[in-house]
Amino acid sequence: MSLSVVIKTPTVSYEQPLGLYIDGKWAAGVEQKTFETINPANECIIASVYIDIAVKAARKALNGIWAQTAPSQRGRLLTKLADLFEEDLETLSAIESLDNGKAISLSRGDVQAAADVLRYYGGWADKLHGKVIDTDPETLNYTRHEPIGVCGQIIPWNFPLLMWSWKIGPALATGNTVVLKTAEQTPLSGLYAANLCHKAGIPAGVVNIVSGVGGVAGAALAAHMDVDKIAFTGSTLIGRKIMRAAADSNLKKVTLELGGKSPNIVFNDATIDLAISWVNFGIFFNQGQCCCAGSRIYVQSGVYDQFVEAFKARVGRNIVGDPFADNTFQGPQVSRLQYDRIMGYIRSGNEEGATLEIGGQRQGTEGFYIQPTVFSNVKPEMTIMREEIFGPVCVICKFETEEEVVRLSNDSVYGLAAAVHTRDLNTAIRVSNALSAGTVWVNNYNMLTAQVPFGGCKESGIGRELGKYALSNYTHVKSVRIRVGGALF
Ligand code: TXE
Repeated sequence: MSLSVVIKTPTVSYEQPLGLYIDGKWAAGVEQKTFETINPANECIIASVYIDIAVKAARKALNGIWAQTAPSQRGRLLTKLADLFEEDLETLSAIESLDNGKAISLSRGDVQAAADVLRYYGGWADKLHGKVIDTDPETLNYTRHEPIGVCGQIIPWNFPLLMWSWKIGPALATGNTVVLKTAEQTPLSGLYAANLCHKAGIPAGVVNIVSGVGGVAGAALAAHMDVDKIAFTGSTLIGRKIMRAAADSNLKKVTLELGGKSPNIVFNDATIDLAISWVNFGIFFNQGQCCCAGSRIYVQSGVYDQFVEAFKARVGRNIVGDPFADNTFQGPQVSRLQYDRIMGYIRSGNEEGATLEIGGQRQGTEGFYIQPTVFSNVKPEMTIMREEIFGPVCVICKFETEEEVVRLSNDSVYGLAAAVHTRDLNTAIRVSNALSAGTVWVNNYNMLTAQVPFGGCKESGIGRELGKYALSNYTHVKSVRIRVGGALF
């Protein structure tokens, strides 16, 4: 069984590592099991990837070399890793487009964003400190922000490398070691990046990358008695299972970044051309495969008709096609399963009586391409209004008043993101405050950056990623109380 294979993409040829990256070495899975990862643009098998789990190496590194590594050195290593991501931007981008199907221009953006995240957290590594707390003259109290330990991290397939960086950046900056499981649909870039960890000089065992199916490798990580924390990004359904597994095993700490059904609100006074561009980007970016996709569009009655016509024209101009073509905006969905799920939602929209404004069909005859799709006349109880579709499908609804749109927007089990388009600052602030969402964008959408936290309320998750806030997910606070006087009391 070979542990690497040469892959040719339209932009680069490169050596793709396979297997498991454990303790700084490549290994085949113990059971020698393999699974296949499919190119979503032509449904061909790309490579076989071996499966296994390894937590011991992470524990050994945590207590050994990583504990001896100064925070500033941890920072240098993350910064070096960010540099290597940038040096290898073309190869990493090609892998993302090959494995996930996203447009190459978007893949390049993802890889740059991943490098930015790693560099940002590299900067934090030597700026983490506790407090001195004054209680009385006889006692010195201080707190230490210590690493939680061995962190299990499970990532999805919609932003393979970016999610890799969101997980690994804050974990390493704070002195943890990780066992990260990539999604079975998109294991390739995470494995390639494991080699970059080695090249950056990150000690063996600090970063371990395993690829395996969720129900086996992921479930084993979540239930593992020697994993101290589990960070998960994926479906709400599996998020519940992760919490249960943590509760039933060693009560490991849990952070979850789950699904969404985010409202995108356009008021009468919005700059309509700009709002249309952001609303289009908000739902169709990344083939609609974004946890924060603005899939429920609410437009105020004064501009509704004008908006719908202009929006349809804009959507009709989105270029759907070959991920490796420079002008492509929307590539194929990641897998046959996701394609079938989305087409099922489109069927349900038609059957439940919504109006199909545009799209609704497969695009072409090869690959998992779906036309960008817009439904109107959607009732609050319809399936396409309530469930996360995770594809290029949105609903558009008319509203009259601010109070009504806040109520409709918050009528969801999810609370990940939302957006407001208006030129009135008072409206923007009032509505942003009233929305149940972890992020509210005003006159933009999907703007994410390393410095600003991201995460959900309600059933969209627990905890925040990115920004300084993410660091607290990876540390626990130890209080040390030193008796200066020595006497009992
Ligand atoms: O997700 P899963 P799927 C949503 C989106 C999508 C739906 C299904 O609505 O249509 O989920 O996608 C691992 N124990 N999101 O089925 O199964 C799995 O191997 C531990 C939203 O792909 O949640 C992968 O690594 N782990 C989302 C990861 O969980 C398990 C991104 C995500 O897969 C496991 C993806 C188990 N029992 C899907 N079962 C977002 N928030 O961005 C699976 N996994």
